[in-house]
Amino acid sequence: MTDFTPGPTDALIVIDMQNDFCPGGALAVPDGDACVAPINRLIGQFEHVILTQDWHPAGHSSFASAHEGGAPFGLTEAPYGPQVLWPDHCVQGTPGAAFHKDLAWTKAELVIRKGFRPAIDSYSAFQENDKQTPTGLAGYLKERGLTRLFMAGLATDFCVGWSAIDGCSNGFDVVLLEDASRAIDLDGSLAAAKDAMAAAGVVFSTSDAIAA
Ligand code: VGL
Ligand code: ZN
Repeated sequence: MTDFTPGPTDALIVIDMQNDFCPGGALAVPDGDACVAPINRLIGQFEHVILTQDWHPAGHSSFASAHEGGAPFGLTEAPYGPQVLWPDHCVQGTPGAAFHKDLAWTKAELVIRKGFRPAIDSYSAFQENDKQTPTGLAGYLKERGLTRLFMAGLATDFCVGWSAIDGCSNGFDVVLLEDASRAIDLDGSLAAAKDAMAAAGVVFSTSDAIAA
């Protein structure tokens, strides 16, 4: 295992550690809250901590409830391509959209909100699902001179995976911390996401490899 010592050009990116993705939430990721403890330790180790927050308006186009006959976890054809339909989740300002109560989030220097455009979903922290609309994160990181990104959070096969891949395509070194992430795993989506991450150049590691 490679040892990673966080330095001034490294950032920890914590993806969507929100109530709705944790047990009891509207789109609960199995064991999702098990990420909180390792992530809190990581937050203590990194100088730069960035969070993402899934942040949908009520009636968002990714919600099954917004489509006649739409079933959660089914597919729809969005103008930008196939889009999974989800239960209503992370509605702006609701308790489900808040960070997990035990997450040590106060140190974060930036919170990137995503999925706020009614017609476009956004898994990646870098760009929305239309693959065209940037969130501004790449520009922020570049302007700040942050070059290596350690990612953790929910869910490995959607928001974490897409963020990791887009991090690589934006020229960053990306390390996925697997024990600090959990997957939804719809129809093999975890295996597919891991293959896609490996092909993109994402390095797989665990939080105990972080030496600080
Ligand atoms: C996510 C589905 C819908 C995620 C967000 O955080 O992985 N998944 N919205
Ligand atoms: Zn969402």
